[in-house]
Amino acid sequence: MGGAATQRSPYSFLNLVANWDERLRGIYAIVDRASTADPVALLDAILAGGIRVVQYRAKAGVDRSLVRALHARTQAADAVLVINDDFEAAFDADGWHAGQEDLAGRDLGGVRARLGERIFGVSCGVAPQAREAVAAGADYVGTGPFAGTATKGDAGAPIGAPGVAAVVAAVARPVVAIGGIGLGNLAAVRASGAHMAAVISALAQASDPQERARALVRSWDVPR
Ligand code: TZP
Ligand code: MG
Repeated sequence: MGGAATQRSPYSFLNLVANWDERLRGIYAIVDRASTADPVALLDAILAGGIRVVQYRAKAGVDRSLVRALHARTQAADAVLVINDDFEAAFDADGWHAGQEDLAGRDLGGVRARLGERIFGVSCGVAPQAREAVAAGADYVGTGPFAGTATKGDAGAPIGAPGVAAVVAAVARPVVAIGGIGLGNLAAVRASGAHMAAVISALAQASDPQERARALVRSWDVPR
């Protein structure tokens, strides 16, 4: 997995106890409230299609009762659910995904301690941020955009496979690549060394999300 230069976090024992590494693999589906009319229906379809890592993202605000409904479904499917942005809502799911702006001014040791065995994921643009996040106890790191995306207006310029590979080399935790990922470039994402590929529109805009989920999962799992 990651580079030998990585410092082990004082919190990494939590990861070993919870053993998230094994589960943080493959297609990482983001159910984005703004990209789908019916998050529950989309979740059901993608779980039926074989996806086992899910993030719920609701930039206009997270509805905790909806989170609990989503979590019941991911638990029944033996999938993990992390919540973007809203730290308190993470306690109704399996963990929290934070951007750099969500971490500003927070005591990261306190965040890690409060999450306990829950997952702590952090978006990192570049390798030094990723090292810092892992040293603070992050269980996985997100990086991108891998390619051009219309889903996030301020995503910045694509970093491509070399940018993802630099983050993978910097940390000994799973890395999820994000941005403009679909069936057409999934093999390139895999070849970059990323452990997971995050997708929003590739699922939300599919006419048959279950079938698209299955195709993404199969394509990721092709022996290489
Ligand atoms: N962060 C970086 S790019 C992006 C986010 C949330 C959007 C990814 O969406 P899509 O539709 O899979 O390109
Ligand atoms: Mg955020």
